[in-house]
Amino acid sequence: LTLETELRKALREGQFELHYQPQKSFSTGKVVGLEALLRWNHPQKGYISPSEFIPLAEKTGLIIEIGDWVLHEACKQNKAWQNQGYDPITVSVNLSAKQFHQRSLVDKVKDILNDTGLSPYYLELEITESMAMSNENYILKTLKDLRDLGVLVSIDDFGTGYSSFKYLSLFPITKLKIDKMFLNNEQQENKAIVKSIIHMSHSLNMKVIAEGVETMEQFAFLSQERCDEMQGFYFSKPLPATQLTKFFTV
Ligand code: G
Ligand code: G
Ligand code: MN
Ligand code: NA
Repeated sequence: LTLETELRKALREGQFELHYQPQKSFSTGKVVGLEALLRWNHPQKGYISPSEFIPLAEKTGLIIEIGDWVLHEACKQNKAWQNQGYDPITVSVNLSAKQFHQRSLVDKVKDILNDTGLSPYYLELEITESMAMSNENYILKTLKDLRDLGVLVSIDDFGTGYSSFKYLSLFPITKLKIDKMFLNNEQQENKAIVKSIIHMSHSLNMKVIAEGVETMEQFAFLSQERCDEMQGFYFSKPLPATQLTKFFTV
């Protein structure tokens, strides 16, 4: 079977799963969000990372169907946790470029929220700099429509692309996610970069989260710099839905 045929089969046969990684608030110490990360549980090969199949899914357009499934599943699961009585938290979903650029995205998100009963405030969409930083009017319109709907939008892997200050201040973005490469302590300049991103986020009334936090030193530095949220192996790796309730409060 070609990878494309296998991907179609995987969708049909329910081989995709979402794992979730906790995001901790610096000020409250509580888990305030989860990033949904797609996993392909292949019957023979076991878990396959999205980095191995997302590029082909993008090329063939299958990413739309896979992405629809991810959005629906993440919203449904988050609502289920709320129904079980846990304090409501945000679920973040990674969007690929093709998904973000589909004209029907906003209506689709609206339908999924209606269908699952999740309040828009508890859904965050992650886009990358390259997807957002262009002056095409429909990007601004899409972002405004999502904001009007009440959905949050964050910029993933921030600092690795080409962001324009103009668009950063113009676009209704709620959060920047500092790319994990900047947490590498071996490069002294990285500390200055992280400080600058935190400071800039706050100046632009955005929140900021650091990804890839692995050590107590990184946690201490980010706390000292008042980074709003943190995510990484130091707190937890991404886990199946059944293993997350221990992080929740009631
Ligand atoms: O968790 P992991 O290291 O395997 O993720 C690898 C890459 O796949 C990351 O860049 C992540 O953003 C991306 N990714 C994870 N889940 C999804 C998803 O549901 N949709 C898209 N488009 N990308 C995802
Ligand atoms: O591109 P994106 O930021 O969505 O991808 C997040 C990726 O980072 C996922 O594949 C996730 O599994 C991985 N990840 C999460 N926490 C850590 C961490 O603390 N260290 C490292 N090296 N990777 C992490
Ligand atoms: Mn992400
Ligand atoms: Na990232």
